[in-house]
Amino acid sequence: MIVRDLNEARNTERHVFSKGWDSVRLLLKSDGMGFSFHITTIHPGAELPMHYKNHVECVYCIDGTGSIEECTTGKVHQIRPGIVYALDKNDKHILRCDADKPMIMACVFNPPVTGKEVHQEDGSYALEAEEA
Ligand code: 9YT
Repeated sequence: MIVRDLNEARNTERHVFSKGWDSVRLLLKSDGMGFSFHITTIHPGAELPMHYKNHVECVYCIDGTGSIEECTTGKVHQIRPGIVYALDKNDKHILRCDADKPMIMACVFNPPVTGKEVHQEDGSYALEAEEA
C-alpha cells in the first residue's frame, strides 16, 4: 500500500511550478498504478491553453471557480467545486481561473506522468519523456 500526505509532498521534487499553475504529483508512473494522480492549483487569473495529445486526463474541482473552453467548438463550461471534466478525446482546451482565488483540482492521467514532463509548445506532454 502507498500512503502519502499532500502537505508533506509540497516543496519536494513531487511539487512542480509553472506559469499560472503548480502541481503536486502524489502518484507517478513509478508507483505502478497505471495512472498518475496530481493535486493541481490553478493560480488566480490564469489562462492556460493545453492539449494533452498523448494522454487522457480527468480533472475534479475541489475549490475555486473558473471555466474550460473546448477549442474545437468554442464551447465554454463553468467550473466550480463538484464539477469533473474528462478529456476523453485528448481535447484541446483553455482552462481559466477566476481572479479572486485559486482553483484546486484533483487530476488523473493515463498513461501516467513520470514527473519529468514539461509542457511543449503545443500544450502537450511528450510520450517519450515518460521513458526518460
Ligand atoms: C488541471 C490540469 O490541467 N492539471 C494538469 C496537471 C498538471 N499540469 C501537472 O501536474 O502536470
